[in-house]
Amino acid sequence: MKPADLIPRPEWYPTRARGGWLSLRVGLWLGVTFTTCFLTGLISHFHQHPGLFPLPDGPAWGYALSQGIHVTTGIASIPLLAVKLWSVAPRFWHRPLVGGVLRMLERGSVLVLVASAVFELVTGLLNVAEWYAFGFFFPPVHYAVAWVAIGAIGVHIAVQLPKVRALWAEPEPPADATDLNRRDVLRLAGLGAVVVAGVTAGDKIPLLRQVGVLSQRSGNGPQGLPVNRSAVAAGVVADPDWHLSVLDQGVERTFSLADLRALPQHSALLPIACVEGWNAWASWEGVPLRDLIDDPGGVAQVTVRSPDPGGYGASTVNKQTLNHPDTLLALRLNGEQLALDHGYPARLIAPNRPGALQTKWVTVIEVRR
Ligand SMILES: Nc1nc2c(c(=O)[nH]1)N[C@H]1C(S)=C(S)[C@@H](COP(=O)(O)O)O[C@H]1N2
Ligand SMILES: [Mo]
Repeated sequence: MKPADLIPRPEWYPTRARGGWLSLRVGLWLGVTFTTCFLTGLISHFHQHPGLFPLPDGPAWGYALSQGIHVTTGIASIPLLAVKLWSVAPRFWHRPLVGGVLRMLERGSVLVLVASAVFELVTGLLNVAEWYAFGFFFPPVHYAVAWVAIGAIGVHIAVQLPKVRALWAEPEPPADATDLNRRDVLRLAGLGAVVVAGVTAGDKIPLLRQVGVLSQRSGNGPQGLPVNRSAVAAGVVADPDWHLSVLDQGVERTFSLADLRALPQHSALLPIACVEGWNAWASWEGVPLRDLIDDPGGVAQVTVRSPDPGGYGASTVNKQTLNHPDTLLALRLNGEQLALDHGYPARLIAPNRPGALQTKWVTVIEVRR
């Protein structure tokens, strides 16, 4: 046997359920989930890179919705992509494997498409599972490869477009009781997408908590809210001498916790909406951020900092969000003093904002005019 004989051949895939009819339909569904995932991913990127594209400071649940859709459509894409690859598998082995410039370009673009799509789904899923098996910082790589994937999808659709009409009308293969039925495979793909979305949706939609058996973040942390990064992990301890510094044009003003408690308090019902897709609503009470700044009208942006050395130990608040009455330096959560894991003594909470930017354990507010 020659080594070349070990390379699969199209004839090795006898089932007639595979092929254009199924590939086209699963491909359409995949096109919808993947494009939705891409667009909501862009929204998340714009939130985390302010200045690229102006985003509104409301509704309060905006990011919870868009990021919930991002993670859900990504997860639903996994069974769809699996069935799509299953359906087109014989085509990868058409002979000659290599040859013809145009054909090689087309095969190359499909390879890029498959590799980038699998990469996005795998890294996204690992990130949601907080299993950082990859050795790189997730967001910029996931973002860059998303453009590769969406570009490759565009090329793929353009190349396949002339065939779509014929594939759509492709006649039913002759009945064979021993063979799979392509309609059943298509239904299975759809069912798979709905099921995986459903069992992971409990941390996004409270009504689905009962069926959301794989919704890892719907469990309660202290004060009824999951914890993303604990105080121990961040190296933060409760400090009896804690105080807040507001740095503004070279002038430092400090507030003790008692000072903050003595200021007029405002409460707001706002979600923590994590990039991992889960969200949890709570009633927050504290000092509107703008009340801590003299002449907030003249502020360009504010950076809040914590002693946490991690990547989410600080965040920037733009002018619009700063001036929103519900943008708080929160001291209380659901009627109690903040738990240390939720940012005691003070944390930022603001409407329509990724959880990653809701900085806990704030000690410094830096004002830029
Ligand atoms: N200082 C600090 N604040 C932080 C983080 C962090 O790592 N360090 N993680 C953020 C992320 S990613 C999320 S989702 C929220 C979660 O808030 P919670 O732990 O109170 O639910 O906190 C944010 N605030
Ligand atoms: Mo997060």
